[in-house]
Formats: sequence, C-alpha cells, structure tokens
Amino acid sequence: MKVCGMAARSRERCWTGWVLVLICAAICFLPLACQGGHQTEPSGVVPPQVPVRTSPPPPAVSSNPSSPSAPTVNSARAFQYIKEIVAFGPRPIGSPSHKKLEQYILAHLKGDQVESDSFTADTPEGKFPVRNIIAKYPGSKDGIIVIAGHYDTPYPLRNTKFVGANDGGSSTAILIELANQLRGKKRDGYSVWLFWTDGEEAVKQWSDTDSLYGTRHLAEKWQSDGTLKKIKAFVLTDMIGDADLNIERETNSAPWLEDLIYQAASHLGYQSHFFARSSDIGDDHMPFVRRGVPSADLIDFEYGYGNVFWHKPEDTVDKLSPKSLEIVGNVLLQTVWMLDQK
Ligand code: 1BN
Ligand code: ZN
Repeated sequence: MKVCGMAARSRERCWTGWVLVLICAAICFLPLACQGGHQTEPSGVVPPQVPVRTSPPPPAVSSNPSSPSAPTVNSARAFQYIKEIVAFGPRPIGSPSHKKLEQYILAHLKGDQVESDSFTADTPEGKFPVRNIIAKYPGSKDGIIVIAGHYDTPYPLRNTKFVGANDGGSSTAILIELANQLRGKKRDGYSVWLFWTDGEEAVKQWSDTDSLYGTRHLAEKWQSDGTLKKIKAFVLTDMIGDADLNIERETNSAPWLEDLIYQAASHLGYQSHFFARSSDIGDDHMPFVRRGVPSADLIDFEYGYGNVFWHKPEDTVDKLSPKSLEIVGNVLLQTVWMLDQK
C-alpha cells in the first residue's frame, strides 16, 4: 500500500496502527455479539435452570425511522420516588403512612384530571377505608388503556420493618413517572388512565374475598357505569423494580396483549427480560380478566432466588435498579404507542 511503502520506521508505525485498529474493532463488536443473553451470574454461583419457554416468541416488529416513536421515562427520577415512598414506612390500609402516600401521589398529579374511588372495605380485621386513585389523560381515539399498580403494603406486616420497595413501591413510582410523560401532551390515540390500586394485599390471609379490595370494587363500578366495555387493554405492574428483572408470562393474561408487550420489548432490545417463565398469578388484573377485559400482569415473581425477598423486611431499595424501571416504563409507553396504531 502506498501509505505503507516508506521507510522501515514509518512501516513499523503503520503496522502498529493496524494492530490498534483491530483491537478497537474487537472491543467495539464483541459486546454487540454477546447482547441479548441473560445477565451473567457472579463467578462460583450456579445459575438457576432457565425454564423452557412455553410458547414461541412472536416476531419483533421492524422499526420505521420516519414514524414518531413513544416517549421514554426518566428512570433516575422514578427510582428517587421509590426512595421517598419507602421513607413513609409500612403503608397498610387505614394507617397514617398510607394517608401520607395518598397525599404524595395526589401532589404529583397536581393539575391533572384525577378521580378517587373511595369506599369502606369489610375485611376479616374489620372495616377499612380504601381509596383507588385514577389520573386520566384523554386521547383522540374512542377507547381507554388502563395502566395500574398497587400502592398499599400488607396489613399483617404493619408492625414489622417491611417497607415494600419493590412490592408496592415500584408500581407506585413507575405510574407517577408515566404521569410525567403523559402530562400536557396531545394524545393522538386512546385515552390513558393511570390507576393506583388500593387494598391489593390481604388483610389476614389471601383468598378471593380477602385481597384485591380496590380492583374488585372499581371493576364492578366500571361494569355498571359502562366504562368497562371502553377499555381496550388493562396492564398491571407489580414488583417491577428487581435489579435482576424477569417478567413472567402470566397465564391469566390475554395472550395477544402479552405478545404485543413482547413485541414492544423486542423493539426496544429488552426482550431478554420478558416471558422466559410462565406462572398463574391471581393479582389485581383478575377482577378485569373475569369481566372479559383484555388484561396483562407484568410481574417479576422471582424476587431473590426462590422469591425470598417477597413480603420480607429484605424488600428494600438496594435490591432494585433504575434500569428495571427504565425497561418496564419504556415498554409500557411503547405498548401504548403500538395499541394506538392498531
Ligand atoms: C403480588 C405482590 N401479590 C401480592 N403482593 C399478589 C399475589 C398473591 C401473588 C399471592 C402470588 C400469590
Ligand atoms: Zn405483596
């Protein structure tokens, strides 16, 4: 080559240049080649067996650079919300800290169209006030997309150190951040309603009658006032902050909606965090599933190996990651955007 056909010294410099180029290329392309796999385990730790995928993943949608894309969340801000929420301590229904959290959520929704669905729940431990909070972001299309998540913590854990950073905290925080993204923007699509559910947790022991107090009440109300048939999709978030994020394919959920969520995740390159495992989880989406509303539950129910941190004082902020909030928040916004195009 002409540039290399010079004195020995310059030839030497030229070879050194090529070696440097090759090293740079290896550094740049190796991580790309490795992308898409699961997070690596610390050395010496035997990884848990990856469950067999029960259904083939749907094809990823191709991106169209000329079409507008969905907005993205500020995950650092959402993470900060979790820190502020856990600072209230345990937040069971009827407690002063629960009341403080209600006010905290409402303060973040100032100026938005907000409604409360307040009622008294009859529970095995007596009567308790329950307050569902709904923030509405109107769209031009006829129909509603509901994104929900609970904000209460379990009553039986009221006198423990349980602060529910992931269970209760992460869902509350991501909805507040979604409100930030939806606020003040003209929605060229379905109306989006953010729904902070209350009384999700059992007051004594989980059963059909001792759980899901808020969603059972609102699903019934929305059935009688005709709202239910306008709901195009109901997407629940629960325990979505785990740093080792693995969202279940929840088997009571509508397969077409989960497929769409998987497509949204694939579009954003987050598919390795979705649907490697399948489980049946009777969560806050069930009152809507039972009434025929297309619903999906985005839950990571492997919080620590064997779910050991679930409903334990170890459910603290240090187990969570802003990246997980970014993944779930952006997938939710992308799913809304894709539903709008349907
Ligand atoms: C999720 C977080 N759930 C309660 N806190 C719902 C649930 C209840 C999931 C029982 C599995 C079993
Ligand atoms: Zn719980």
